[in-house]
Amino acid sequence: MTSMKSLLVFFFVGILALGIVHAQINPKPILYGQAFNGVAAADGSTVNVYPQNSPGDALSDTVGAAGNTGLSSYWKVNLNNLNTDVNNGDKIVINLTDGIDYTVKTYEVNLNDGIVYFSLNLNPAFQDYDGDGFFADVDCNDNNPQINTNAEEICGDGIDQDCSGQDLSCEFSANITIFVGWSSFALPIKPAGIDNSEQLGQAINGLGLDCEVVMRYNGNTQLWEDDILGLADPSFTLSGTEGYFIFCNQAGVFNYEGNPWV
Ligand SMILES: [Ca+2]
Ligand SMILES: [Ca+2]
Ligand SMILES: [Ca+2]
Repeated sequence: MTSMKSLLVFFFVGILALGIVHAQINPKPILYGQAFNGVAAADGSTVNVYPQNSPGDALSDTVGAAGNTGLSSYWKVNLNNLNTDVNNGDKIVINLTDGIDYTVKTYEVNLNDGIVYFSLNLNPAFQDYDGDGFFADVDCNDNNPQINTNAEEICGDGIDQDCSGQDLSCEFSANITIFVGWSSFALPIKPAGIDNSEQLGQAINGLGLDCEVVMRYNGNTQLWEDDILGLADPSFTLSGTEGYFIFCNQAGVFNYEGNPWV
């Protein structure tokens, strides 16, 4: 019995030691900083910190003398106190609110950071969290320096880079004129949602045209490549620099929208 007790004590001490070693191997950063509303200390407001993928696991502190630091305008949160095991690359959300105004910053975890300083400000005209030179009252994403009112807008990617209020639509369109028999054409833009010859043939036939085959001459292999609609031939990837041939039993125009070739 005594030896069983010793064994159990040994077992639990071992687990405790492993836990300590684990905590020492993976210490988490401590986030701290100052919080303002304009130029005034935001004492009494609340800082909430939580992993982006685990919002329920939140830590909070009160800014100023009543909080963790005891210092006016300062706050501090220790990520070691999270239940979630955060690792490099995880996103941490830092919220500041006084019950009326609200601001948010994200922090990407780097376990080598140790102690990290953040200045927060409830007044958007005093925020430039991503350091891109545009304050949050005009920067529509103040956690991303690639996004601001001076950024280059990329059409059709679902992201509003230049803060215009929406993504720029890729409103390019082109026509392929189709004759009875063989027609040749190039693709001045990449047809939206069409990646290969089979899809292109189906889209053209979807207009009600009766076409049978899309072909391309491959300069590298010196061979014709074809995709016979409906016969499950291997389709080839389209590009903006190749010429294509199509065989149709009636004439028409294939009008399509798309994006510039990249
Ligand atoms: Ca900014
Ligand atoms: Ca920005
Ligand atoms: Ca865009």
